[in-house]
Formats: sequence, structure tokens, C-alpha cells
Amino acid sequence: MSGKALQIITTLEDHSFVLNEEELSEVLMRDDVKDRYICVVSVAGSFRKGKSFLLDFFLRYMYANVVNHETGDWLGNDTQPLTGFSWRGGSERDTTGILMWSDIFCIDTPNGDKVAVILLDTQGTFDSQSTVRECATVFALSTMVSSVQIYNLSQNIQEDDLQHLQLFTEYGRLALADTGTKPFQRLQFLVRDWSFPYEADYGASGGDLILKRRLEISDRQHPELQSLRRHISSCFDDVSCFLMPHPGLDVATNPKFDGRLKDIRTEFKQNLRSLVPMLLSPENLVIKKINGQKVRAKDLIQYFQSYVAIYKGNELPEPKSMLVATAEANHLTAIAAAKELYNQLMQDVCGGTRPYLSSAHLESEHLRVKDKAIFQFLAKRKMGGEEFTERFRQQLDEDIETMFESYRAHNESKNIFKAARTPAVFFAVAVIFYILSGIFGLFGLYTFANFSSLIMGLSLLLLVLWSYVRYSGELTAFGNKIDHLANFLWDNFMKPVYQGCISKGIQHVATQASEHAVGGSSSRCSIAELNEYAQRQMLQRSQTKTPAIDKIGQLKQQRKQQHQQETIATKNSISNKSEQRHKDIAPPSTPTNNNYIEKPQKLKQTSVNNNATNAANATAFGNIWSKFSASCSDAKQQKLLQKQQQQQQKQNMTSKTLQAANPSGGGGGGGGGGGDSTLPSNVTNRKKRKSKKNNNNFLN
Ligand SMILES: Nc1nc2c(ncn2[C@@H]2O[C@H](COP(=O)(O)OP(=O)(O)O)[C@@H](O)[C@H]2O)c(=O)[nH]1
Ligand SMILES: [Mg+2]
Repeated sequence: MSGKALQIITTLEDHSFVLNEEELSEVLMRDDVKDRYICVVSVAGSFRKGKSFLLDFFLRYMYANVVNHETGDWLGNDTQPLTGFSWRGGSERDTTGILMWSDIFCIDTPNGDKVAVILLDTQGTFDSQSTVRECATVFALSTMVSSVQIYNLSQNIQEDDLQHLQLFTEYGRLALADTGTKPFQRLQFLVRDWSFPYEADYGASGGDLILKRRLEISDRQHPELQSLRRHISSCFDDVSCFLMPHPGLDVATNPKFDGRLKDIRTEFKQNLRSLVPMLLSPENLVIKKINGQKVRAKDLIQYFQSYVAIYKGNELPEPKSMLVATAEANHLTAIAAAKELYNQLMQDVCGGTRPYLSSAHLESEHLRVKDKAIFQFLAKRKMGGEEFTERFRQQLDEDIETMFESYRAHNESKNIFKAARTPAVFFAVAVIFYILSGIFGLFGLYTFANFSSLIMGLSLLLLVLWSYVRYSGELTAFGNKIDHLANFLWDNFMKPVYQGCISKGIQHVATQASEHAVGGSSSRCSIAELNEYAQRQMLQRSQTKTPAIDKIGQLKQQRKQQHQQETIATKNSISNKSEQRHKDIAPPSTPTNNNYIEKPQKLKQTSVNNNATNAANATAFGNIWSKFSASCSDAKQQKLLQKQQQQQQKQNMTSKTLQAANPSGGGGGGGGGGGDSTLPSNVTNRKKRKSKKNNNNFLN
């Protein structure tokens, strides 16, 4: 047996109680236990009635079945002494306060629940050394936290045994009214040394018979006793009784008895074989519920804390304050769960080795996770009403904000630039004052030079001290002060200067870029000026096409001379048609045609508009864009010109053909006889019209 009994609640000399939180947490917060639902089996009742003795058989059962997975008889061999919770003969009490077995037994129930079985042993209640309040408190505490309360009684169920349950029935009534669910799960009366087997058999069936008789309500009873009986069954999910035979004289009277089975009566052992699995086999485990919700091992700590707090006073707590304590513990466990969720999700966002997040990103993640945590808190069923819950919701809000501060600090510590700020600041100060000292020395201002040297020395000293603090991990408070000083210097002096330099630098780069865009013609010019410049460039480029344009002009003259014989009406008609069609299909090819410039102008206008916006920002981008737009316009212009040249070449070919067909026609006149005389007149006319059509491309 590896475990031991842990004193989790101790009774002090002055009859007050102390909770041993450390040991309790150590057991309940174990990784394999903390998230399991709990089945708390406690044995309470009068002292020296074999409670610890019985619990040791519980331990034997759990170790044999759950830990060692033994297939044989779990009761063990005849000569094995009984160990576990301390038990002993005699009339003095042995156990004080509440003890918990340090090994928690993890069982997966047939319906899929992962359960941790916790065994509690209690101080003998109502014994000579304890005050009545003390005994009642131990009994109350163990009942409040357990899911199976074994009420250990000697020989019979007496009227006063029932009356000890009154506190719970009253509490139970309040809890029932508040939550609508029964506050307790299982109450197991266990009658030891049952000596009337002829009236009721040993075991569960005889026990239920006796219990039924004891809980029967009759008119002869006092109304208080009637209501107590009524409420016992309404507060517990299950109330039952088990009758145990006497274990034998050796057990009861032999001072050398050490718990060997051979010294225990067979009848007793047989009934142990049916009692223990009835309470502890996986299918019979009862999970602790509060407010109808299954309690996990980690939550039990909070309930212990809340209950011990109300049992501290000299008076026994009122059932109402027990209810308030339960509701409070209820809320505090919900808060703990919500905080755990927040922690879990924030760890995924920015915990441990996660990379640095920007402040805004971290803030938005915090709000998202906080919403989730608060939603989970509100969604949990709790006792005490909305106002009660609101108070705890505010507390959760504050707690989460506090947790966020540490996450924020952790995140900031990942920012290497911020981490390097302190040494950078002091190094910069040292360099600056070194230079100043030199300058002052140069001009003979030795006082200032010395002062600058002093500051430089101080900066270097702080830098060295800071490095030492960071390296050694000592004098951290002093290290923090150095960090604060560095932050102060950075925020108030260096950062403004640094930002000023950066903005100046950007301005300068913008200016340089704009100069580059206009070929370095001027140091600073507006966007409008740039666009004007771009337009001028366009115009120049279009004017460089003059040789081609001149040729076209000459050709036009020739055409005019060629067709001067034609009637003006026909000429106009063809000319109009051609013009109309040309407008629709292609850009005019006349070099003087404004469309050539119009198009680039349009592009440039777009460019101007774009640049105007950018100009407002005074960035280099606008200037570069202007240049880019102009070059785009140039490219388009080039294409159009090429197209035009091709058309022009076609026209030349046509006119040459015409000249070859009518060599005399070059001198003007010729009238209608300018056509091909060998061809029928309609064909000639068609040719002429076609020729005119083509020529009109240029005439316009
Ligand atoms: N008469 C009687 N004595 C028992 C029984 N079980 C244990 N004992 C003896 O009662 C004495 C006190 O046992 P213990 O478990 O320390 O009692 P506790 O104070 O209730 O925890 C021991 O000597 C046991 O041998 C029982 O069922 N009947
Ligand atoms: Mg004991």
C-alpha cells in the first residue's frame, strides 16, 4: 500500500479548524486527477465504532481491483494485518479532524465517466473530548463534500442519530428551493454489531427494512420529528441502510488483534464482501454533484475552503449561511474554470514560444478570448440568483484584465527592439556626449567639455551595471530603474528627434525622386509643372515626325492637282463620308490633326488627376507616376504613328498607280477625263471615288 492518510482538516486546541490547503491541492491537482469527477466516500459517526477499521477494507478493495488488478479474493489472505487509516483498540479516540487517503483511485465507469474516488475518514463525533459544535462541524463538513456519506452507527438507528441530520435537512430544503435539485447524493446508514438477525437479515435488505421502520411517519411523533423524516428522503438522492454482524470478540476486545482475517468472524467477512462492492464497484460509484452539476477534483478545494470559512465561528452556521457558502464556492469554481479557459486560449495566442504580436492584434485576441471565458462562466449553472452572479462576473472581468497585463508584458518582452532599448539609449548618450565634449574642448569651453565627459562616463557606467543585472539576475529592482530611465530618455528626448529625422529623410527622398523623374531639371517643382513638362515633351516628340508629315502634305497637294477637274459636290460628298467613317474607325492621319495631341493630353490629364492626389501627400510617388504616365502616352503615340505611316505608304502606292495610269493628269485640269479611258466609265468612277476616299484620310 503506497498511500498514507493526510490530515486535511485539523482540530486545534481551541476547537477551531484549519484546512491544510497545501496537501489537499497536492493530491487533487495531480494531472491524472484534477479534471476527473469525484466520488467522495466518507465515514462519519460516533468514535470507537470501527470507522477507520472499515475504511481499511475499502482500501484493500481499491488496491486489489483498481491498482493491482488482482483477480482473486480482494479481502486478501488470513494472516495479513489490516493497514491504512490508523485504527486501534481501547476507549480513547484515535482520529481527529478529517483525513484523506493520499492515493486517489481513478476509475472509468461503465457509462463513460472518468471518476476519481476519494476516501475520507472523520474524527469520532460526539465523543467526550470534543465539544458538540466541533463534532457537528466535522459531521457537517464531511457530509457537505461527500457524495456517499456512510453514517456509522452502533447496534441500531436511534432517534438522536436521526436528529443529527437536522442541520442538513434544513440546508437541503433551502438548496432545493434555490436550485430545484437535491443537494446530497447518497446517505448510507451502516449499523454495526446488528444483533437481531431474526428481525431483519444482515446486509442491505435487512437494513432497508429497519430504515423504513425508523423513517416511518406516525401521528404520535412530534411534528418536528415528522418533518425531519420527510426531509431526509427529500434531500438525498438515495437513502439506504446496511446491517453488519458483530466481527467477533477478538476484534472488539483483544488488544493484540491487528486486523488479520483469521481473527474475524466469517459472517462479518461475508457481509464485507457484499457491502464494499455495493459502494465502490465502478457501476455503483456515485459522483458528487452540487447544484445538479458534477464536481471535478480541482473544484473540491474551493468547496473545502468556503465551508471551513463558515465553520470558523463559535456558533454553528445557519443553514442559510451554508447555502451562501455553497453558492459562493459554486461561483468561485466557475470563475476558476473561466480563467483556466482564458489562460489556455491566450497561451495559444501569445504564450511561451509564440512570436511577438503587435499591441492591437494582442488586444483584439484578448477581447475575443475574454468574451469566450465570460460566456462560459455565465453559461454554467450557479446558485444564488442573478445579482449574486453579477458580483462574481465583475470579479472575473477584473481578474482577466490582470492576467492580460502579464500576457501583455510577456509579449512586449519578446520584442527584441524594445529589449535592446536600454543599452542602445545609454550607448547613444555616451557617443553624443563624447562628441560634444570634443567640440567644447576644441573651442576651449572646458567646463562644458568636462560636464559632457561626466555624462558620457555615467552613461557607460549605467550600461555596465545594466548588463551585470541582466547577466547575473541580481539587483533586479535597480535594473528596472535603469530601464525606466532609459524609457524616459527615449520617450522624451530621443524619440522626438528620431521621428523628426525620419520625416525629414522621407521628404528628402521624395524630393530626390521627383528630381530624378524630371531629369534633374529643377530642385523642387510642383506636379502641375511636371505635367506641363510632360506635355511639352509629347509635343516635341510629335513634331519630330515632320518629315513624314511633310511628305503627306506634298502628297495632298498632288492629289488636289490630280482631282481639280472633279466636281466640288462629288468631292465634298466623298470627303464627308470618308471623314465620318474615319472618325468612327481610326485616328486621323493628318500630322496637324489635334487628335494626335488630344489623346496624350487625355492621358496626361488622367496623370494630372492622379498626380494631384499624390501631390497633396507630397510624396515622390506622384512624381514617378507622372513620368510613368508620360512614358505610357509616348508608347501609345508611337503606335499610332506607326499605324499612320503604314496607311501613308498605302496611299503613296495608290497615288503612284494613279499617276502611272494618267501621267498628264499631274498638271491640274483634266476634269472628268482624269479616269482610266480604257475602262468602262462606272468602273473608272468607282476607282476615282476609292482614291478620293483614301485621300480624304489625309485631307482632313
Ligand atoms: N464491536 C465492534 N468493534 C469493532 C468493529 N470494527 C472495528 N472494531 C474495533 O473497534 C475499535 C476501534 O476501531 P476504529 O476503527 O479505530 O474506530 P473509529 O474511532 O470509529 O475509527 C478497534 O479495536 C476495532 O478492532 C465492529 O464492527 N464492531
Ligand atoms: Mg478512526
